[in-house]
Amino acid sequence: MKIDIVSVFPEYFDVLNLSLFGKAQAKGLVEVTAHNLRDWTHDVHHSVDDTPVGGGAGMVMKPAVWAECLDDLLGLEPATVTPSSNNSNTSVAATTDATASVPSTANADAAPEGTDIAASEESNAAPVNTTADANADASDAPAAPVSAVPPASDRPVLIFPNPSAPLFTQRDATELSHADHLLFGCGRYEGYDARIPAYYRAQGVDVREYSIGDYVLNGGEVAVSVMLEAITRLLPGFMGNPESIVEESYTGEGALLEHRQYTKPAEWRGIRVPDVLLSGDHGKVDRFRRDEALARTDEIRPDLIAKLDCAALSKPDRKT
Ligand code: 6GU
Repeated sequence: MKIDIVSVFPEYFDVLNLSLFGKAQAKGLVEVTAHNLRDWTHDVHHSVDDTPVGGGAGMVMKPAVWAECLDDLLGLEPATVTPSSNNSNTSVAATTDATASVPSTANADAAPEGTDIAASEESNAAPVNTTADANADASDAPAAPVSAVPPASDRPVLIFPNPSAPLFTQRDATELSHADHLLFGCGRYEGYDARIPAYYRAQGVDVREYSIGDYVLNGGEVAVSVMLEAITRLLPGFMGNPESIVEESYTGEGALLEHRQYTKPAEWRGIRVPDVLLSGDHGKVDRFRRDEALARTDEIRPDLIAKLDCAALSKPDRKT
């Protein structure tokens, strides 16, 4: 899996040379490149942000710098939009009012004027590019002009961490672990201009925005590290013991929290492990663990119980 990360603090990702991730890089399972967004600036200050339109605190990352960077890394032709001086459709205010819909053609060279950002926000709906859908799209599309734009299936999935986006879940990690190439864009400050994901969606790029939880971080770097670890540990050959993935919390059909774990000794500082775990009866152990997983999930994360696939709870016990 090829992974590109864009950040104003690319050194942040030096830690990916450590531990299991470092080993996976050495084995060639993952190939990570962290880019500095400022390399795509042209001004002496290498500035990447500006004040928010409409007022408010903080700074917002500018679309033009991101676009130069992302066009490069996605292998897209730069857009050739020439805003007309008195065209209300190109103004910021009009972008939210315009009714023009976004063309679904993947290889459009330029952003349509007056694109309605909301209309193009499909909120992480596109499937990962390994399915037949992407190819079907390409064959249904009108003949595209000859250009250097790679077909959608060869393009990375573009992922922006965003505290105001849908939650990143194990399901997303699993889906993204099947992609060949991921491109993460780390926002800083008050976030990034909303037209950036909207524009690349309109170009046919599979764009995802995810939050990693209900709290606020200073930037996307930590969130990208979290997502990256959740995704890459699912790659075949990444984990020393692939079985450890199968039985964990949030995985498998049940998506329950995991039962508690104990190691030896059977009694430590006066606290015994549950007797059933010492019984040697695998059927009983399995039932005990499943009951405990269910009880703990009900107590700690009742929201997961509501989403539960009930069939998973009646799976047969281990046959030993
Ligand atoms: Cl993805 N980014 C930031 N800045 N804060 C977050 C987050 C992401 N997810 C939760 N908090």
